[in-house]
Amino acid sequence: MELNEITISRAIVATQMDLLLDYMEMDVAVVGGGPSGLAAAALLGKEGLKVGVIEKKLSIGGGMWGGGMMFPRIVVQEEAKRLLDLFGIRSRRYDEGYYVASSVESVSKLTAAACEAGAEFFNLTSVEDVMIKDDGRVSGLVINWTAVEMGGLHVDPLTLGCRYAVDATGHDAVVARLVAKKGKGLEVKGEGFMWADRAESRILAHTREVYPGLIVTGMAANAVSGENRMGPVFGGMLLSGEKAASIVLEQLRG
Ligand code: 48H
Repeated sequence: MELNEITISRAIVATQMDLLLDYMEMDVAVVGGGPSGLAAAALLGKEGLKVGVIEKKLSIGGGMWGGGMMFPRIVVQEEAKRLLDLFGIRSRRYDEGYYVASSVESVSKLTAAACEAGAEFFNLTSVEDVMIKDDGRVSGLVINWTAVEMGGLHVDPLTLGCRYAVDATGHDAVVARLVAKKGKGLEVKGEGFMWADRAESRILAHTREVYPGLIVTGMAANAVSGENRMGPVFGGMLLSGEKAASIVLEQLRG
């Protein structure tokens, strides 16, 4: 068979256009493909929801790839070990209650779990605004190619509709900040100093619906609430993603 370049190009454009058109309306839009977003996407997808992950970078995985100061290892505490096991991430016990895993394996397996659960990925795509109408809920995300943002080009965005949006954008809590900036009664306090135990023990309380239709998870949850940071311990990110998924499920299914 002789390969035809035009067929290859058509295959890519046609299938991705179909997918994008289908995802103009989705159940849950997860913004950010770091550990908390991936965990939430995998668990929501597994429940049969239509989930799209919007990631501004080329690669999925956020800050997890880098481990601690580029040593490609992450630490997970006892409370979250069951999630490493659930996603098939191998780990070894380092000390009582401390498990160590490869950051590369962790990102890969979380990403694979989200894919297998049916979540779709829209990478190289940045969320630059949200849609809020008279019902006072976040009902859509305003997106653009990251390259447009990087190039400083004046190109109008498109909008994707969603029943719930999950802000998993990490330290910057981008989606929550967009809502806060427009005076919608949401305050983003910004993250505090390094204090791993406190940050990890409070992250679940901070993982919540901060505005109708908008749930914050992972580092974004701590940043919104002015909570401490935790360094390269990732149990809280996985647990927070799990909690975000359970909040959405509870709201959608009662
Ligand atoms: C689309 C966007 C946009 C946008 C950003 O930073 P992340 O890994 O987020 P979490 O919260 O899942 O994990 C945090 C963890 O990696 C970490 O940094 C920790 C534990 N730090 C502790 C410490 O003390 O430093 O991923 C966020 C993702 C990234 O991939 C971004 O590219 C993406 O969100 N993102 N995607 N539209 N506007 N902004």
